[in-house]
Amino acid sequence: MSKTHTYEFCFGPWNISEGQDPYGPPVRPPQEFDWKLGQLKKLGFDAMMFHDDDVVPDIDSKTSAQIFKEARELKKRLDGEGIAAEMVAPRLWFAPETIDGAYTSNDPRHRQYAVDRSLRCIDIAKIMGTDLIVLWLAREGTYIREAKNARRSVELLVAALDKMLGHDKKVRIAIEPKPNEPMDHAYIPTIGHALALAPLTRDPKRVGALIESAHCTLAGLDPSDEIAFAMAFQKLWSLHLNDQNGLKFDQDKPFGSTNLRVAFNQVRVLEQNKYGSNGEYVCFDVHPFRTTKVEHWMAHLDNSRRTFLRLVEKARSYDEKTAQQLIANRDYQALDQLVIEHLLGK
Ligand code: GLO
Ligand code: MG
Repeated sequence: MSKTHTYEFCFGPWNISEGQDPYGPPVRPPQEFDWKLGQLKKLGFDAMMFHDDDVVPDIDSKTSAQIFKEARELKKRLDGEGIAAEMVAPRLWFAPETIDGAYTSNDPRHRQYAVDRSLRCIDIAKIMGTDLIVLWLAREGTYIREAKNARRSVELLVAALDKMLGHDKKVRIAIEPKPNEPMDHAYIPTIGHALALAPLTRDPKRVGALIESAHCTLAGLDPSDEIAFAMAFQKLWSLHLNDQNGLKFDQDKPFGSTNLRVAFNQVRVLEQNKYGSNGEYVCFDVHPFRTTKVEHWMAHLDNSRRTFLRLVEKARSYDEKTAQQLIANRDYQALDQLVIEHLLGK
């Protein structure tokens, strides 16, 4: 790995959140999009990720002509600031039509809504200058097993992917797996599930994945192994780094906040596999702690990047030669301590 390999960073407007949770209201005042873009620029990030309705608010109440006009206007503003759009994701979990899932809803009219919205999202992405669509399959699952047919749901997901791939010859789709929340069980809980869908579609080359650290932890898996798995297939097209303290609600903590060693191993595997060399971004899908004051509002993003960059140094200065000798000698006790002392900065 070249020592000069650099990374490009991004986050989404939803990562400057107001602190609302299921038990209480917002604790910071809402900010306009322009303010958020200004903050991203000030921090020196390179790109922004978008939901379709981050690009065009109230998207369902607007005509296609209006939607495309607003997208073009935003693209012009981003160009003026030198900020790229990393991806666009259809928000398929908020509308009344997605109450019971989107592509796997039991209601055929609602499935049609999901497909139509996804195709329009692809058109928006094209205007925004990106070929990457992210699918977090939020409500594609069940609260009770008997509510849907799981095999049919896989077929419905593949049919929806096929429509998207057919709509635009260049679009690439990165599936973001998550095992639960808001559902009890999601149909695509891990990276293996996501990548297994690809060969069932009309163009497997254009179906890949996005890994989020917290989602791996929620699945009881190690994020660095999940990253390595996707990279072995050349399928890691985006990344949501954050942290998660065990099997709780989805916490989206700052990167490295809970488990520095797990964070180190993620960075190490990204370094080993040259993540980013095809233009992929390191995105932080993190939220401020609820009590965060307005004047500290951006710290979780800045800190996540600081921690990431410090861990890049740690990955590059890791004593690989000694580690290899210890591995050859099966001395995993000493290997364990080598890692701990390296992270402690002895
Ligand atoms: C939620 C997801 C969510 C997605 C985002 C992009 O758990 O991580 O934040 O990443 O909506 O599709
Ligand atoms: Mg995410």
